[in-house]
Amino acid sequence: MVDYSVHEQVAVFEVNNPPVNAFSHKVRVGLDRSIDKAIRDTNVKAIVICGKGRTFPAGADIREFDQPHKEPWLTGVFEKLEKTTKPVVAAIHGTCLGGGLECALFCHYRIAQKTARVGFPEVQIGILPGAAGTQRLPRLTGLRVAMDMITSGRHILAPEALKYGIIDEMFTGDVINAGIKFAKSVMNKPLEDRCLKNKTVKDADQADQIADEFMSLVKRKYKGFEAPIDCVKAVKASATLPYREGLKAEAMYMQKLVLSGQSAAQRYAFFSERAVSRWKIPGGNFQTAKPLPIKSTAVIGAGTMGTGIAVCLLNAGYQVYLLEQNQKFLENGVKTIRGIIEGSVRLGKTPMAVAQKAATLLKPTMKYEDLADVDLVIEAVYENLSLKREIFSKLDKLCKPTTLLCSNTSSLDINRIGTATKRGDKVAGMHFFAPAYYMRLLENIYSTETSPATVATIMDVGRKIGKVSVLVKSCQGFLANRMRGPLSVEAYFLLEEGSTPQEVDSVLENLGMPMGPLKTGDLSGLDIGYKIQTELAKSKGVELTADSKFLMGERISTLTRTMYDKGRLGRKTGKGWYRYEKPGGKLATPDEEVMELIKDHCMKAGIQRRNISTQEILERLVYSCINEGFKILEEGVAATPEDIDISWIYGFSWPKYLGGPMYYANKIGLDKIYQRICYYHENFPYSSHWIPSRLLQKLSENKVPMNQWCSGTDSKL
Ligand code: 3H9
Repeated sequence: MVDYSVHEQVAVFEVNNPPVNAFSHKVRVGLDRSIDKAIRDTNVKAIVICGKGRTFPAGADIREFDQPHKEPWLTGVFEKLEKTTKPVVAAIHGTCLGGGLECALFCHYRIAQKTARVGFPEVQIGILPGAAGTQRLPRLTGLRVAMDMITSGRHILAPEALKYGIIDEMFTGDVINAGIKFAKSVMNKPLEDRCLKNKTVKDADQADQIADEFMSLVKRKYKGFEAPIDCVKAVKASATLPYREGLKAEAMYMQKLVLSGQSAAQRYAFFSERAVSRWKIPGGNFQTAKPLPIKSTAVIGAGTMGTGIAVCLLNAGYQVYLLEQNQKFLENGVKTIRGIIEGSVRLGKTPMAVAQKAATLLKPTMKYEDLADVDLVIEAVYENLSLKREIFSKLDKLCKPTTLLCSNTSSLDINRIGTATKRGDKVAGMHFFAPAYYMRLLENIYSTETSPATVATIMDVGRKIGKVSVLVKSCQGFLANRMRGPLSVEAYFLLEEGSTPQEVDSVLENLGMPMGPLKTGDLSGLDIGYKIQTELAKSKGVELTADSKFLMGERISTLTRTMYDKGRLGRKTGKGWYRYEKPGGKLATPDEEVMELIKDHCMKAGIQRRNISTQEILERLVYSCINEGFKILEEGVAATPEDIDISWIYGFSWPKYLGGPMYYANKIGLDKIYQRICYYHENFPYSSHWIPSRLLQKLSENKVPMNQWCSGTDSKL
């Protein structure tokens, strides 16, 4: 786990624990033994620590957090390093993160390759740098930089690390050679001044002010998360307490966080995010199928979704043909794309060079013929199956045989789009979430025809454009929108039965979602729900009226119709479920007029209003979705609960500290959830989303642990 060698009186410890050289128990033992060996060897005059393969250690081994801790402790090993009378040099390449950076901060010197990154990402898994990181980094950089790095978890590149004094020197070329060369240059130099524990924090006199500033920042920016708050407190302790006392404070906060439910959920989210890339469909999987090369792409439709998708592709360096049907739409689309990219450059999120390159890669066009040679087309026109089929049929005829044809549809069956072509194997869904250039979820959808190579390619494109891609089997609404469906429906029923919009929204906001379903409705526009409902009714040959309560035997609410008739379309008209300061405004205020409308609607429809508890609102909004989630798993639309949870985290901003709705269900207990679903099914027999999932029933009866739930579990029980 640690390869030991000696070169020209320099002992080299190469941490060898692929893929990221994490400090597992075996690595700690190996490092401890290596230190003893180097101390004993009188020929050794200096030590270099580095990582074998692609990186310096990227932290403690997160998988060991749930196991009983085994000695030697990380801090104990690092302290032994610092105590040696031989200079220790951390030679950094790749990613030096968390416990890896803490190790480097116990070394007497740190040098890094120019492309290396350092950081303390612990906060993202709900903990803090608990091997003295909160006490040592401020002694190098001052409080302000340390607070920023530790509370945000951001990684910084070597040049920035050099500026803050985190590293002493940058190098190019081979890590071991650079380490040995540097170590030889510092042999026999005094080490007392190189031990960070002996240093003071330079801006300690401003500790209160800086800590207050960061405390209010993290409470605003990371609302609901516990770790950023304890990070601020621990880092402040580096300035207000002697080193040893500061370490005790750090240990106390660390202990509290490690045992918290939030950290467990965030660690689950960390591994789930990686697990979703290990896809499998009939005929192939992530290991057997190779992605096809994609250089040029096309986006059809320059509306909100099309332009957002184009920005993602352009920023990743793909050539993009943007196709629209008329000059005006095309010009507007190009203007929107430029605006998004320029805005991102102003915010420092997109480097100028990337923006300049993107401008050259964008090819606006109104001619389908221009798409003949592209490798990938993403269609983003409005949701109409016949229109999409027409477009796909046209593309099939004119594009080269290898072109992949994908649709950004949010709900239409990919099988039915694919049959409009003679290349069903190269047709798939790539469903982005608005705003597409910002939201990280990409829902990739396969039909019965889609080939493993096509799936491998769209998953690869997703990764390259910085998305977290989840693969799902085609069905109405796919995973994300299908599962969220009951939430919006239940929100309307709750309004009809007695809740206010703010009561409904605040339940989900208190849970940690940034916005409740009614505020989200106001943001998207209430005309959308109204039109979908009217179209659906029409397609079934039914004419809805303001007091219709059923459609094809299913309970419905026509509240959105009432809102539509009153011109309350949401933010865009300055009033929806809330009142806004102006049309297009963002500040939502409760509105008495809405309550009057709702009460009037209920009276006309003969709906009796009552007091509804917060717990009932929570259960009806969330448990209804969880029930749908189990049906999604049961039908194999999603392969694992991780796919579902990651879709909610990155598609609907579900708080990571609750791990996703399926994780949340497991925490509450499947038997409890199942009982409540049965209760609501009994009380609301005309809402099919309350029909209990068979899989949920079996899992709860058999007490199956969460790591064994996946599509197919049903048949094994
Ligand atoms: C810590 O250090 C606590 C200390 O302060 C105090 C202790 C007392 N452990 O992301 P990738 C796995 S907390 C175990 O796909 P990339 C990962 O699951 C730690 N496993 O690669 C995946 O496995 P699989 C602080 C880990 O190149 C594989 O490695 N450090 C760990 O896109 C490849 O990962 C962090 O939080 C780990 N620490 O990105 C760093 N890290 O193949 C977290 C990764 O089975 N890690 N794995 O799915 C990262 O940010 C990224 O993995 C990294 C590489 C940037 C390093």
